[in-house]
Amino acid sequence: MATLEPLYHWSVPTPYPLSDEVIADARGRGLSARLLRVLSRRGPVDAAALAARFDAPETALHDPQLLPDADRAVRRVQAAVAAGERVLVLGDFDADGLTGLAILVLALRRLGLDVEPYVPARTEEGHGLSQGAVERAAATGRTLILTADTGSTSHTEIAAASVLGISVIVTDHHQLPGGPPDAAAVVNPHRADSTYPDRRLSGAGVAFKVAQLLLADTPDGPAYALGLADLAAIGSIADVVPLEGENRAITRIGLGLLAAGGRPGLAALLASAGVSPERVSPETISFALAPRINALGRVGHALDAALLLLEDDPERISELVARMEAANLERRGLMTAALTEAREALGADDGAPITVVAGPWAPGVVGLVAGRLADQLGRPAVVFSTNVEPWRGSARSAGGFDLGAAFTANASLFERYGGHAAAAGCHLDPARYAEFRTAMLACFRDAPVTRDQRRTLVLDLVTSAGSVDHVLLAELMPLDGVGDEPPLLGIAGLSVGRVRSANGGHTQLTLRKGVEVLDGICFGRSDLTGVLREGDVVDVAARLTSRRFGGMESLQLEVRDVAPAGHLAAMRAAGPAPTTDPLMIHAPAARSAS
Ligand SMILES: [Mn+2]
Repeated sequence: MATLEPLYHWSVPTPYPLSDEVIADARGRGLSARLLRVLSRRGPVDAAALAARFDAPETALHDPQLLPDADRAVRRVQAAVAAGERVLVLGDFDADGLTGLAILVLALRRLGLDVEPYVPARTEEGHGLSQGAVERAAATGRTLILTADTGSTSHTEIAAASVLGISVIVTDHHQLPGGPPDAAAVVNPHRADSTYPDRRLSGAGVAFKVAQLLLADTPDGPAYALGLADLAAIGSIADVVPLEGENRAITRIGLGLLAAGGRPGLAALLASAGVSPERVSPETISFALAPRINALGRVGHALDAALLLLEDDPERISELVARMEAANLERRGLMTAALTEAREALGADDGAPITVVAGPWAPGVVGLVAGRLADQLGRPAVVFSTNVEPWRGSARSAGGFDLGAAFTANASLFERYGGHAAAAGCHLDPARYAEFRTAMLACFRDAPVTRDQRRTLVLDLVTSAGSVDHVLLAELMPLDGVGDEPPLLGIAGLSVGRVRSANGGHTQLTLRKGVEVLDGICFGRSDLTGVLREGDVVDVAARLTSRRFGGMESLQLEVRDVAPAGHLAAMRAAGPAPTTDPLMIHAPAARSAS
């Protein structure tokens, strides 16, 4: 029998200091000392941070008038309403772009405009305002185009539209390296001249603010705009913007709408993904909802996903959901096949400190394959699709290697590239593949040596087994489902009872604290069946939840990792670990790509 070793590197961040005022404020809100400790490990805690989490979320939304080009956007749309112009809304083909598109379409239709949604094809048209969209608008007599989550660098296409008498309003959250394009309005909080109080909005978040702006002075418009926050929340979570500040407020409002049943297309999609409304959280959205919305952008027609978000007719909805489920299965099948082929191409273990592999795989899945390879092999992975020229490469890091820096250092090799420390992408001329491989290996050799190839699991609270009870669950409840990850606990000194493997590669176990028994479930951890024995005393990294069964409520631990007893005590003795690891995660994606 193999010996028990934690799969992840466990880390307990040093808490930020708390002032007496903040402690009093927290006490006044009925927050416990343990909850406050969790918060202080996640970031600085001041009055504003407490308000953003626990006050009514509407109070944390900023005035949309502060958006750059707010006046120009309003005036152009009002002119379109007055003249009865027809409009086209283009959204990027990922979940952020598609939810942003749906928000703009709904807001403009609310103003009485005739609006056609348009999503460019990933492989033929790519990101940005496409020439195809401009031609479509011209052919159908549409004289105004709005973009969602894209368009900030589409100088050429905006000029081409202008020649045809079509105005463009860009709404976007991407950087503008060439300055804002010459459009009717460029609503992007990243503009150099932007004075908007929070730049961290997603593309759908910007669209949501534009909807608030456009509907501000219409009957019941403000309430209607707030009702679009479910879409903005999905876009924000899918785009992995920090759920702080205004993003947190949008997410809290949106999750509330989803939990209350919400828009028919989203309710149907949640049901089809097996997520009940009360289980809606940032986690279920990122593991169940976003991959399904993204799937159509990868292997089908992303416009179907946008239409689902806009649809009210139950029959049409079930048709679109079925199409989305088929695309999701196809995406998973393509991903699994590509992963198997990539592993075969690499051999049992090619020994290189960074994985570089190319094959005839769909461009839409190479990023997912790179992520899986990085996880499985514990080192950075770059995967190329050779289906299109130039080859499309997607890279995911592991072990703290800075991919963005490595790509920037080799910028001359690429036709296009972009990215950050943890993930990057590029277009590469196949003739330069060997050169790229050599260059990446050289970068890795020159990179500072990383201490631990395992991914980091961040613990919010370390506690003894005896303190795990309903009181603790109730104290931590305020962090559940408001745009926060539920706390991950390090629990010391549980005794292993029954261990058995469950369907789907999971492990079920019972854990004893004294005479009491806790149920445990370890998603995606079939490996634990082979290493845990009845009577073992262990430390676990787990989330505390409750489960209702036959009218009884019982505590359950969602176990992420298991270590031999004494692991947490040894960590404490070794002192605080550095917490600047760019790959730091609050919980592993054990159920990702579902
Ligand atoms: Mn985006």
